[in-house]
Amino acid sequence: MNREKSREIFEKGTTLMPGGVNSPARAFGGVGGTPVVFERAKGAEMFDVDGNAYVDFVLSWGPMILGHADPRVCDALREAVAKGTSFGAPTKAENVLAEMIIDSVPSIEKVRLVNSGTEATMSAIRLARGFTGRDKIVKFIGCYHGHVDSLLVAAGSAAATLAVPNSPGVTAGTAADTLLVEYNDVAAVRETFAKFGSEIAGVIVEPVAGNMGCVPGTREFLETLREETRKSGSLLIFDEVMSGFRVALGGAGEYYGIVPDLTTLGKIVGGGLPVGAYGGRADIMDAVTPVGKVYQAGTLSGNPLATAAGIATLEAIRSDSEFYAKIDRITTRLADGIERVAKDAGVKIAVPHIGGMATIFFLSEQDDAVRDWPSASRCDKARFAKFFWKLLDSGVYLPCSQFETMFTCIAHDDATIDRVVSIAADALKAI
Ligand code: KE4
Repeated sequence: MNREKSREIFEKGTTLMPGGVNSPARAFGGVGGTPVVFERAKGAEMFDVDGNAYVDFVLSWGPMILGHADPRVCDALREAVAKGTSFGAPTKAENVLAEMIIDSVPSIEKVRLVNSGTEATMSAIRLARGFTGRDKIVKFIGCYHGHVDSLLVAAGSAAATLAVPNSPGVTAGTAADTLLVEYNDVAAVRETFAKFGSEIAGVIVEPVAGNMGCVPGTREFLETLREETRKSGSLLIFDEVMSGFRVALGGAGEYYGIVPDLTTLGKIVGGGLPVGAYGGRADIMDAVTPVGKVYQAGTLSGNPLATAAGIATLEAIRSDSEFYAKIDRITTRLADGIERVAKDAGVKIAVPHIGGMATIFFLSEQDDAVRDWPSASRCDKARFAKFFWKLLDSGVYLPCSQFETMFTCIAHDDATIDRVVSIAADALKAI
């Protein structure tokens, strides 16, 4: 495939922006080579500046569950933009989107709109600390919650519970109140609460992890988190920035039937415009300014364009009672197809999937599945990279890392999925 214009534009970008990108996830660090520069997208396809077409399974890292340039979202944006782009004052659209979120997500009685998933998780953590008067936060190895200082941490020396910074610029003091625990490890959760329970303000978890690849939380793990947080008086925060409106209308909370104290949202809730949100029990949310004293603010929060795109997206989803059955069917067709052709090619992979989330893991010899970060980190990253480039050169755009989740949308039709599986079959034989 000729991608000369991509190369030229990207090279220029590297002289203007760090790494030529505005987010490192796009830099192809996990697969090597030059990122593709895109010009436009429609439905399940994206088109690069050299005129190449790709079936898209990145979908802007999750938001585009309706597919790109959905006419309902575009019409809503055209109508909104004609009325002005930002007021910095209350608008009715914020009530509409807030009410749709509250009606959709069982755990949310009140919600605050912000501008990104990171803002949502950062605010939820501050709220948990402010509401409980405690300092410690538990997070899980392999989970990512945005570039929040206190969550940019790695397992420390002391039995992998006391965290240390894993990014320059994060102070030891900031990391000191973060406890790191192995994902899906029930015993480690119980041990951590036995040791630190009275000091823990909150636990933040991706109930379906998507940032080590797609690794669903086990029911026992999530139920233990709910039980231990309730017992210790700390708050359970479901980070559903990725899984929200993707695994079910009410997210993983609905899927598992577990009600956290707070839920963070992003991506789909903005329909591709910058929206994040955090919400939960009304008594907790009323601790946020201006009602309570936990400070949080934002110039463009609840912005008229972002709320218009979010409302149009959620309206489209909620208008189709079969929406998530369709998404699950698309993802299952893809996962089953890829597993079938990998078996035929004698390549050891697993394709865990839930709702519109999936990952093609190139398993190590010792693993038969990916259940946590250790098993994810043993996967064959080099082989994934070869697979990635074979598919890219055949017009299929996967997330550029073994440790990312691929996403499906309602515009991925059967013929497209079957064509992708056939392309994967050829690629798996060649790598
Ligand atoms: P944003 O600040 O990127 O909107 O959201 C941060 C975030 C929070 N929580 C979860 C579970 C997330 O997955 C994310 C962001 N996800 C990444 C994809 N792994 C976004 C891609 C990027 O950083 O460019």
